[in-house]
Amino acid sequence: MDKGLCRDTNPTAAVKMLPTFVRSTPDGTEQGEFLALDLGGSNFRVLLVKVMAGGERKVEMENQIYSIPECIMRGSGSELFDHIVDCLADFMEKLGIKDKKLPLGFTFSFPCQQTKLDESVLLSWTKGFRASGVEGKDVVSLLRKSIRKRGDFDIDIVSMINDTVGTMMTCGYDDQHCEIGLIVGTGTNACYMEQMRNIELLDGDEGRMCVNTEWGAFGDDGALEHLRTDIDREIDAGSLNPGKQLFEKMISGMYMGELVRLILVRMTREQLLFQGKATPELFTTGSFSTSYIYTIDNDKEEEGLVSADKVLRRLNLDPSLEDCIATQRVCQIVSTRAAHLCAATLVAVLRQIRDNKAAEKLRTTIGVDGSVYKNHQEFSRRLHKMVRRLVPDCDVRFLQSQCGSGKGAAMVTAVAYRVAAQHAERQQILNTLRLSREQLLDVKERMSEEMVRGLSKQTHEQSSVKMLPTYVRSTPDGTEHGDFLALDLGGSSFRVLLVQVQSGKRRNVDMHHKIYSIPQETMQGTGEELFDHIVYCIADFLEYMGMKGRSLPLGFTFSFPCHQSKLDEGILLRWTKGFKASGCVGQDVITLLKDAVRRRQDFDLNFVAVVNDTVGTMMTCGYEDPKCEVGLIVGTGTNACYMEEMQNIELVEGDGGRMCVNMEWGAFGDNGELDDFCTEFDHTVDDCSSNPGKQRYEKMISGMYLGEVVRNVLLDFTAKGLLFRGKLSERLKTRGIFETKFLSQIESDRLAMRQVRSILQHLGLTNSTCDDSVLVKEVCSVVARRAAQLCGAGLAAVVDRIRQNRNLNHISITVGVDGTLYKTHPHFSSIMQETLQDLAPQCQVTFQKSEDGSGKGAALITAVACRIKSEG
Ligand code: 0WK
Ligand code: 0WK
Ligand code: BGC
Ligand code: BGC
Repeated sequence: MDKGLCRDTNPTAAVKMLPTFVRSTPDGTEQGEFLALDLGGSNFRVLLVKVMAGGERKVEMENQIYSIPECIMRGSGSELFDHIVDCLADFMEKLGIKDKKLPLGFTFSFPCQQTKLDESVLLSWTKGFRASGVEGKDVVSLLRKSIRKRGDFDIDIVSMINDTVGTMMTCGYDDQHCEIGLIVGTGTNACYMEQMRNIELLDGDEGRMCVNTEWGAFGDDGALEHLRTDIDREIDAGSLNPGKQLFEKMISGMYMGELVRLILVRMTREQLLFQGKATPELFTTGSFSTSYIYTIDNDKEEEGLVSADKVLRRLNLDPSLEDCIATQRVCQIVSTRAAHLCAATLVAVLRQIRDNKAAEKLRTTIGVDGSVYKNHQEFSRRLHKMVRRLVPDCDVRFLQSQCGSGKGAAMVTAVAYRVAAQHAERQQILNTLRLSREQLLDVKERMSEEMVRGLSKQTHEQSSVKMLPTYVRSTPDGTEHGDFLALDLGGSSFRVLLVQVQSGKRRNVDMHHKIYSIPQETMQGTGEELFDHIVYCIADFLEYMGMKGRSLPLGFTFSFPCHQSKLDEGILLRWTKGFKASGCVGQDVITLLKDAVRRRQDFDLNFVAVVNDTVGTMMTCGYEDPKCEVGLIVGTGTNACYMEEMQNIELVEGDGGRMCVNMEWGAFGDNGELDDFCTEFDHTVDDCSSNPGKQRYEKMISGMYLGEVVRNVLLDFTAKGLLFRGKLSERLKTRGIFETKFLSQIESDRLAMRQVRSILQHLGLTNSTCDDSVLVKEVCSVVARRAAQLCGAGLAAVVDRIRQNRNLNHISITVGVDGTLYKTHPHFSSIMQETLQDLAPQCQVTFQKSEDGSGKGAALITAVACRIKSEG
């Protein structure tokens, strides 16, 4: 099995482990009428299967058995498929459905290499079939060709499956634990649900797919030579396909009777039976039918002996009681070997599934069909017994298929239809979250327009992107030095830092910091409580650092939109990111802080600067890379700043040089600039937020909201029955329960499926399927991709503006970036950079992740301000 699953060894593996493209099992919503063909067993059947969903959930079937004459089985391929189509036409005629173009599922019980559900190339015939011109061909095309040739009806061939797969699906309809299909009939084979990550022949790691083992060929590479007897070799030599299907020839119904006959012949020759007198019948290949074994080898030995006598007399032998007992013994041995060999290989499959699930105790069901299993009680009894002996720790149930694999083929077709319909419906919804290049270019253009409106005195008030002057005009020149205190408020954590700046040769920055939490009730209480809490943390830090007595220059990273008229003043325009402390909006936050320090009367500070976290980040990275002229945050919130030409900043006097502008791009779209990109999910997130109608761009990009966008998509999918089988969990209805960090985890590494599963369990979705996990991951990646692209489009507007400001054809620039989402999401940064490169090709942009946070930047800005002040 491992050799067959592995891309490198598959070509030489005996057991081919063929992918079937059957990935989902029925979920009870399937419905409709389906045709099915069942070829390859002892009978050829044509079926009409009616599937009803919901409360009515049931399956009705009509079928007709047709024979496949040996001359057709061994004639030309076109004769065979023409015969099949004639039977189909006859069946449809009888049911008066010839004018309907019904979907069809084709059970074709031979080894086929599938490339998709309705495309399958026959590798080699087995079980006495040998029609020419079929091996190496796509049997679905051959069937379509014969239908076209006949030309009096049309059908939609949706799926082609192996009978093991059909059997698994037939039984899976009644037992959701059924994940293995077993056939012991004319031939033998098994299939099971394998983890995609183990199927190396296919791309994709997510979920499971049914694999057709084609274990009948086990041993074709010599692996069973130590078990095969001369009789086995004789059977093989006399078969239609010597050297092939060696395992099948030791087990299945096509050969079991022959095995017994050859043993009886051998014993007769050695005078051990029938006083050495054989008959022409005994020497005739195939004269000892496998069905004889069913009656001879049964649990009522007496009855079996009577039957043995009858069978041997039919071969014109004159058996004694001993002869009958010996014949019965031979039947028992041949059948027992077959059952035990089958058990051994079945256990290999069970162990594979148990290991895949890392399950202590595996609970599973095996769907079984085939004349040997069904008609030979002793065989199935021995099989069950040996399986339970070999894997006592597994709870294995055998479910005999009552309706044949035709029902399963119809189920696969019905599921394919449902999956296709659901996929189309999901993609239609997800497409509203997918942005085209044209749309992204639009976003860039509109952002550029809003930037100009924000900078212009005339339109600033109306503009959604406020382009706030920061009074940060210069970057460190290396002469700064001293100890500075910095506060960093507004991200996912509040930090107090001591930043020690050294200049000259020993130019360096040392930092000590402590992280404090801001409880929700403080974020949303009164301004006084909030600033008292901030001052309490400062006091604790100064205590901890033993610096209570010192009045250090302070730089305050305050990551909210503030109107500044100077470096040490910041009038809060509005709260964002869940903050709502009263009495702050419209106030100078430095004053609020000073008041709190005064209220505490415990230490004093020298308030020098209030900066936005984007500005702090730009400065922090600028300390290492002078080309860093843009600051970007993609964290709880999102925002950007950059160095703008003074002559363009109409709110501030003066034209010389540059000043850093805090764009507050989170509010882009608040004037409707993004309405044609907003989906119903974005509207729901905005309506339920603490600031409806505000920060629209931020609500499509940042960490505080992406999880909510995903949760709303999942709710919508579930409500439409497109996910979790339509079963909603109470927990998933809880706002904020699908944290954005889950997106990063879910898209993180190869083990995504297990992580998705555990996250879904955490969300109360304990019965989610692999498919559900795959879909959740797809929703996460679509939402995250849109966020990254929107961010890239915004940034393209910024860097292209800087290039145009400087009349350059080409510019190379660095963006300092920080924020949990940017730093932890596995694909966000690369998608954003791709989009940026595509939309601003004349800008070569380097991204520098800020390792020290914006507190360092705030301290550097403070240091520069102190230097400039000291230079007077
Ligand atoms: C009945 C299934 C058919 C399968 C057959 C195998 O409907 O698809 O091929 O069982 O058993 P057999 O007829 O070869 O004994
Ligand atoms: C770390 C910076 C801080 C900024 C934060 C944003 O030091 O100023 O606010 O990144 O990321 P978040 O913590 O919101 O993910
Ligand atoms: C075929 C399999 C089939 C099995 C049972 C084997 O000979 O190769 O595809 O599943 O018989 O019918
Ligand atoms: C704030 C910005 C801040 C950004 C990133 C937004 O909500 O309005 O000031 O830069 O979040 O933290």
